[in-house]
Amino acid sequence: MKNAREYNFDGLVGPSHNYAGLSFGNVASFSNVKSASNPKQAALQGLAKMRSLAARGFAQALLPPQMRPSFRLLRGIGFTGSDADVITKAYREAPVILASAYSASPMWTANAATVSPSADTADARVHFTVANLNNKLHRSYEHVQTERTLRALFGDERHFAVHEALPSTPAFGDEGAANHTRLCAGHGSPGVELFVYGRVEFDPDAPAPQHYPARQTLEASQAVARLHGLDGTRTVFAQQAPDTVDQGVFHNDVIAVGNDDVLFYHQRAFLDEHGTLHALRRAMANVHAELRAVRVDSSEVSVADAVSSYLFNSQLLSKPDGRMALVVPQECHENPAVSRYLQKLTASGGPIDELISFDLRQSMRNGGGPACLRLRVSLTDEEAGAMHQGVVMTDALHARLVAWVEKHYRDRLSPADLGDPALAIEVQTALDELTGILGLPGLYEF
Ligand code: SUG
Repeated sequence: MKNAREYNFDGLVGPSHNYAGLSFGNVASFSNVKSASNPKQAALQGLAKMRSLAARGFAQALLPPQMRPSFRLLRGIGFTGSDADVITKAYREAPVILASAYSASPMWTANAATVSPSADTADARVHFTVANLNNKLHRSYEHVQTERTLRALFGDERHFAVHEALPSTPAFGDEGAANHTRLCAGHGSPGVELFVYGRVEFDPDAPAPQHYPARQTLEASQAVARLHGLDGTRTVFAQQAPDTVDQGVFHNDVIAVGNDDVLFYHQRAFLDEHGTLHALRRAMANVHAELRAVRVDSSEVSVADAVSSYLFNSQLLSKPDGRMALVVPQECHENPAVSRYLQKLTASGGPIDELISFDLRQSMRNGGGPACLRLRVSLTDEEAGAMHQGVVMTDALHARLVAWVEKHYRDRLSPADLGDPALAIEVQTALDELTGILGLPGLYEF
C-alpha cells in the first residue's frame, strides 16, 4: 500500500455567477430563477471553505473558473459582429441562451470529471474522464475547457491519463464524480468504485424517472469504467431510485456520499438498496475492507428535507484519529429534522463524530452544496508532486485570491446585467490576471 491522500479540488466561483434557472430537475436552480446573485460573495464563500479545510490539514486545491461568455457557443448559433454586437443581439433575441453562455456552472467541480486513483487502474495511473454534461445546454460545452484545464494540471503522462468527454449524446449522458463514489480500506490501496446511474438507454423496460431527467446513463458509467481499466470484481453499478430523481435528486451526491469504508446514504437513494449493499460488500471483500453503512431512514429525514437541506451533499473527510468529519452547508442546521438527526449521528459513537458547517448560500441557491463544489482526486505523494503546484491552497494563495476577487468581482448581478458588454471585458480581464496568479499561462483559448 502506497501513501496516498485525497485532494479536494474546489471550483473557484467565476465572476459571472448568476441565477438563470437553467437546470430543470434541480429544485434550487428553478426556485431562484432571475433573482440577483452576488458573485463576489459566492467566490469568497468558496474560498473561505477551501482555506478553512486546508488549515485543518486536509489536502486542498482548486480548479479555475472558465472564460465567459462562451463566444464559441454564441457565434456557433449565428450571432455575428464584434463581441459587443454578439452580446447585445443575444440579449435581445435569446436571453436564456446568453445566460447559458455566461453560466458559472464549472464551479461545481464534482461534475468536471470522474476520477480513478492509480491503485484501481490497470496501468497504475490516475485516470480522469471529463464529463460531457450533455443534459443541459449551459453545461454541455464545459468539457472543452475542463479537458484543457485537467491537462494543464495533470499533464505528466507517466502518472496521469486524461480522457476526453464521452460522445455528447443522450445515450452517454455523463455527469462525472457526482455519480461516483470510491470505497476502500485506505486511499493508497485498491478500492471499490461505485457508479450510480439514473437510467439505461438501451433497455426500454428499465425503470426511469417520469418527471425530471435522469442525467447519467448506465452506458456512460460502463464506458468510464472501461476507459479507466477498472477491475470488474471491484466495480459496482447501481441505479438511483427513479421516484427520488423525480423529487429533485438530480445527482447521486444529493442523496449519498462515501469515504473510505463508510457509505452515508438515504434509504431512498437506490432502486435496489439491498442488492446495492450486497454487491458492495462482496466487492469490498476483494480489497479486504468491510462496508460501514450509515443509513438514514425516511422517518428521520424525508427526501424533501434531504433535498432542501443538502444533508448528503456533504463532504465526508477522514481525520488523523481515524474518525470522520461531515462538512455540511449551514442549511442543515436550519432544518429541524436534519439538525436533530445530525446531533444524534455525531453522538452515536459511529464513524462520524464532527460537523463542519459553511455558509455557501450563493452556491446553494443554484443547487450546489459542499460536495458539488469539489472534485476528489486521491494522489500518492509522488503523483501529488507531479501535478501543477500553483493550484494548491495555501494561506498565501488564499490571500492573493481574496484580493483578486475584491478587485474584479461585482457584488450584484441581475439578469439584465448579462446584456452589458462591459461584463465580458471584466471577466476576461479578471481571468487573464488569474492565469498569472495560478502560474497557468495559456490556460484559456482567448
Ligand atoms: O448542474 N446548477 C448545477 C448544480 C450542480 C450541482 N452538482 C452536484 N450535485 N454535484 C446543475 O444543476 C444552475 C444554473 C442556473 O440555473 O443558473 C446549475 O447549473
